[in-house]
Formats: sequence, structure tokens, C-alpha cells
Amino acid sequence: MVNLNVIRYHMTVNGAAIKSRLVARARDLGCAAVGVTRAGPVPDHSRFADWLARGWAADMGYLARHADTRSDTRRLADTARSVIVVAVPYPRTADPTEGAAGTVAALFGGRDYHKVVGSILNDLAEILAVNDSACRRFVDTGPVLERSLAVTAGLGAIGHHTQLLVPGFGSRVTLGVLVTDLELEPDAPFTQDLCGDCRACLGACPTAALREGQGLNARRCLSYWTTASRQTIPLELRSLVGGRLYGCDTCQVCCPHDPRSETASDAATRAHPELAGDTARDLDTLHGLLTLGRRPLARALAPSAMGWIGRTALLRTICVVLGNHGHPDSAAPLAAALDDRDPIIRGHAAWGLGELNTPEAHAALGAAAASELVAEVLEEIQLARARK
Ligand code: B12
Repeated sequence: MVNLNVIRYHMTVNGAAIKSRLVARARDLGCAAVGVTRAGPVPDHSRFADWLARGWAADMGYLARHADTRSDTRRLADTARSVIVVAVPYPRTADPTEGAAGTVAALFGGRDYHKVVGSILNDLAEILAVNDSACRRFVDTGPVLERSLAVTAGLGAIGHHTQLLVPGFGSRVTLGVLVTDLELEPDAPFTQDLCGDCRACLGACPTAALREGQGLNARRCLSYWTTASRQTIPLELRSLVGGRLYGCDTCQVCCPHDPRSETASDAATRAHPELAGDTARDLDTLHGLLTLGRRPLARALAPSAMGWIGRTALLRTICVVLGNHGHPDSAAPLAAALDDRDPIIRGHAAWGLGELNTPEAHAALGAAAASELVAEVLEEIQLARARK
């Protein structure tokens, strides 16, 4: 980022005009909320540090690697002066999805939200660029505490489910951040408590991953296991995964702020139709995905954000979902997955077959027991066979 002290006076004078253009443009682009906060220390950083220290980030090592950067937005760029935060609404989907064997959380059904929010930020950055500003943009993956910045920029409040609630939209917003060297008038932080006495999300979480006042233990979160982790899903959580193929919306769906009216959801769809997509997967689709190689699978998942997790993790989750769904037709594709080159997929296929508990499933497990060489997979096969 270039140092632009020479024209700082000019920018301060024009800060109010630039900000009103930014806000108007963000609204035109369908943002549910937009706000500005000063670059500097992030007030909630100690919450993040405590969370890491408790081990609740699970295997998301990238969060710890840049922990310090998250403490102060000036660490993102030496000349940073202001931080602009946008909340982009995405449509809610009907729940539970009738007849679906597997479900995808609403944010992941449509086009990759990183790209959608990224292009909104690019558009806003153009307004800054004509005013000689340099800026950096972040969507999701940067070392930025996006939700805390959204609160300080006045967009909304953090709910007990740890999600940002924007009045009128609930938590069905995805966030984006622009860091600029322009001095813009900051907005007042959002101070209203939007949860009150409500604790619906704490009770609704199937794995008790949410703890009041402490946030979310990713080690127990089904969104973590289906969207972020590439490891073996713990045995005690597998049946709780239910039909969740990618992501979990349970703590949002039960929230009184979740926009239930068609109007609110339609408004979000109108603003960003590309974020709406099919969130239900039928049995045939899951069977088909289970037999695809890496490249065809990536093509089948494009242009959504789902491909990001990779073949091993996605197919592992499909095995669990098929086991939970329990249809006898799943025996053949699960049996084929017992021959996959990847031991994590083989282990979860064995679990799925154990859940089906049909003669065909046990025949496949018996054959695999005779040839499997990896101890962890053999253990899964033996556990599955013992369920007979
Ligand atoms: C890591 C991560 C995850 C992890 C961990 C989630 C978590 N709760 O931390 C996993 C994989 C589980 C996950 C799941 C989901 N995620 Co996520 N995730 C992130 C990421 C990359 C970092 C979050 C982080 O820093 N966590 C650390 C902990 C300590 O943060 P925290 O609990 O939110 O607490 C912070 C603030 O909320 C604040 N705070 C202020 N007041 C209060 C009060 C209380 C009581 C608490 C607890 C905290 C708090 O202090 C903390 C420090 O900033 C952000 C993007 C980003 N760069 O910020 C997206 C992000 C938070 N995720 C997002 C989404 C949409 C989801 C899912 C809904 C996806 C899905 N449908 O499956 C779920 C929701 C699960 C949940 N209840 O959080 C959105 C949230 C949008 C919103 N409205 O809040 C973000 C902002 C991505 C984006 N750009 O849109 N996610």
C-alpha cells in the first residue's frame, strides 16, 4: 500500500462525500448493511485469543498462524485508516428439505459467495480508487475478525450462536471487508442486545457445540466437520450429522431473527439471485458423486463454494449421510467406495455400510476385511460388521 500523506488533507475534506457515495453504491449493489470503523485495535481480540487457547479452533491451524494480525487492522496495511464492512444478504431455504437425502447449508447452495462479495468489494474499491486511495479486500479467508469489525462498524450484534445479526435480515448475511488509507467518518458501534432472554440456538444445536458467553467449540460443530475438517469424523458425531452434506444452518433456522417471511427471503434473492441455489440432494445424486474422481467432482460442484473442501472430505461426508439415510440402494455405491484409494473414504464407507446393515452391505464388508491393509480402516470394518 502506498503512503499518501501528501494528499491526506484533501481526503479528509472529501471523506464525508466519499462515504455517502460508498454507502449509496453498497445499497444499490444489494447490501443489507454497510458501515465504517477506524483502523486500529480490534476490541474483541481477547475473545479470539481465549477461544484459541481452549483449543476450540480444532484443526483450523491457519487461524492461529495469523492470530496477531487479527488484533489490529493496521497490521493488514501500514497506511490503513478506515475499515468498511458490508453485509450481503443470502436467501433462506425451506427447512427441513422434504425428501432430500442430503442437504447443503443455504450460503453454499448458489454461486461461490467469496466471488459474489469479492466483486461487490471491487466495485466499492473503484469509488475509493478515483479518490487516490489504495485498499485491500477480505472475504472470509483473510486474517480479519469480520464479525467483530461488523459490530464496531454498526452493522449489527453478535447472537448467542456467534453469528452477526443484522436487523431485518437476521444472520443470513455474508460479510466482506475493505481496508483503506482514506479517513472516513466512522459509524457508531452497534450496542443493542438482540438476543434478550432467548437461548433457542443453544438448545437447538444437536451436538451442544455452543456455550453461552464462550462461543462455539468447533470440535463439536457439524458445520466444522462438513465444511472445514478433512479428518475422520468422530464416531459419536456421525449419526448427528444426519443429512448434512455441507454446512449446518440449525442455529440460524431456530433464531427468532431469521427472516421467515417470503418477502425478506425474496428480497435477498432479488438482490443476489446467484447466491440462491439447490440445497437438497437426492439419493441418486449422492450415489453419483460418490463414484466421481477428483476432476469430474470439482466440475460437478462448480461454481459453488463446496469444491473447496476437496474430494476426500466430501466423499467421507457422503458416506456418513448415506449411512444415516439408510436406503438399501446405497449398498452398491458404498461397497464401491470400500475400494477407493483414500483410506479415510474407505473407513467412512465401512461405517455407512454398517448402518445399512443389509446382507449386501455385510457381504461387501466381509470381502473388504479380507483384503484391507490399513489398521484404522480395518478397525472401522470390524466395528461395522459387529453391528449385525
Ligand atoms: C473459522 C470460521 C468458522 C468456523 C468456526 C466458527 C466460529 N463460531 O468461530 C466454522 C467452520 C465452524 C464456521 C461455521 C460457520 N460459519 Co464461519 N467463519 C469462520 C471465519 C473464517 C473466522 C471466524 C473466527 O474468527 N472465529 C473465532 C471465534 C472466536 O469467533 P466468534 O465466536 O465469532 O467470536 C468473535 C466475535 O463474534 C466477537 N464477539 C463479540 N461479542 C460477542 C459475544 C459473544 C457471546 C461471543 C461468543 C462472541 C462475541 O468476539 C470474537 C472475536 O472477534 C469467519 C470469517 C472471518 N474471517 O471472520 C467465517 C464466518 C464467521 N462464517 C460465516 C458463516 C456464514 C458460517 C456458517 C453459518 C456456515 C454454515 N451454514 O455452515 C457456520 C456458522 C457456525 C457458527 N455458529 O458460527 C460468516 C458469518 C456471517 C454472520 N452473519 O455472522 C463468516 C463471517 C464468513 C463470511 N465472510 O461471511 N465458521
